[in-house]
Amino acid sequence: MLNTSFASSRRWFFKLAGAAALAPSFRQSALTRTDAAEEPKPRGLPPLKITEVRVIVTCPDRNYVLVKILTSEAGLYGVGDATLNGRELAVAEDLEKHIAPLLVGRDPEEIEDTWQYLYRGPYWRGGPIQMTALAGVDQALWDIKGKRAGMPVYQLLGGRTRQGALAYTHASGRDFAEVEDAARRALERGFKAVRAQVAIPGLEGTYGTPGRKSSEETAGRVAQQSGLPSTEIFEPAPYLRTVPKLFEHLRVKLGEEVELLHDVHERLAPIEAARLARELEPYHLFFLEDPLRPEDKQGFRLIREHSTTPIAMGELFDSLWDCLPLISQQLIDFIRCDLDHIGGITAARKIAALAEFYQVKTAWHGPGDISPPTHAANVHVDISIPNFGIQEMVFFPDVAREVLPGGTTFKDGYMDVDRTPGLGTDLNEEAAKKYPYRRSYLPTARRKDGSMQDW
Ligand code: KDG
Ligand code: MG
Repeated sequence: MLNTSFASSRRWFFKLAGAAALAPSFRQSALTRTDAAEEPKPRGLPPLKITEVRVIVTCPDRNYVLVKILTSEAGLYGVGDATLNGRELAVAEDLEKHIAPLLVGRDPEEIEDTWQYLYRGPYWRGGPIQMTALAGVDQALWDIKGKRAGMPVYQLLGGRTRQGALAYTHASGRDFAEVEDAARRALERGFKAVRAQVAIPGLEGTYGTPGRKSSEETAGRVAQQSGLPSTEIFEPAPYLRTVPKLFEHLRVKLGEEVELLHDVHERLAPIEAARLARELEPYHLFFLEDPLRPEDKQGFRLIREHSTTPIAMGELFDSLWDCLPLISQQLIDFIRCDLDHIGGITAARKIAALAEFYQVKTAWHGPGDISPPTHAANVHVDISIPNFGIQEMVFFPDVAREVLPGGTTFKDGYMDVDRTPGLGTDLNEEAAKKYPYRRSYLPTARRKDGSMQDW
């Protein structure tokens, strides 16, 4: 790292070395003139240091872990999201006990170097807890850089490439008619793209469906369970029979224009996913999301060999290297990492750049269990890259907005951010105190015979 005293002594060295090459009679006056005319006035912004790292765990409807990084410039701080659903306290502890001491005293402007330091420095690299903690720090540092520059983060990333980010919301129901109603409500609200999930007859609880409640807005939050994890039952056979019929129903009732999406949520085996993708072809999905477990990169080839349904993958990835084979072998069409679990904006812009070479588009994860700074980070990247695809979004309840004001906007089916410097979100620490952490877990899933199933 280049500190200012080293930088200025280096400038002196070059000046003196240059002068020494000149004739002796000239040397003295050259030196004098250089001193008088070229002694640099301080340029740019003064040096900056991280003075404090605060970790705030709060539950304004859902548990969120926030990182607030304060700096040596009065009033200049950044806020990032480091929420990992069901393991919130592990990330908070990592941040507080292991990461904060490494950050205090560092230059917050050196985002890439800090990323490398936190990723490679501990020797033990990666994993969802470390990568979520790193994402929180990364987002806060981009927030600081933007505020300091007086620019929204998308400007620092190269400026706008589009007027807004096409968004999709969730429509779910206990039967096809309920899903259709939810989708119609979404369309009335301006959405052009809708993710559809339906309860599977005969199975207890289905991912992404409302249970007793029925609304596209609660669907994003259905995973939030208090106490111990609930158990859902999954069987591939009825699921595979039901889903194509749901999309047949939706196409007949809603027409061709609306973009339809579906989330498999990593629950199928490769041959099952290949069958589903093929049987969905007539309904022209925008994409079929997360068909396979994150470990099974090879399985995507089987899906590809059998279907032209576009495939999206990535919300469970916590390493840039997870994305590499799927993108470079063109086994997917959309990469949908979570900017809160993959290492923040610094990671996302590299993934997006890699994807650009292979005609893969982005579709960053945007559920209700990650907080507004991540949603804002999503959109700053979305509107500044050439290969944006679509953006998942939820509407946050008022309590969450009270704790984390600002952030993204939604109009006529598109998300956006305004010109507020930084990420454009803030943290109300006093409000956060009113909503203490509540232990909660995601549901788990089992097969009918009692064996474990991916949820
Ligand atoms: O915490 C898990 C949720 O974020 C996940 O279940 C949501 O799959 C999801 C999605 O696509 O939004
Ligand atoms: Mg998903």
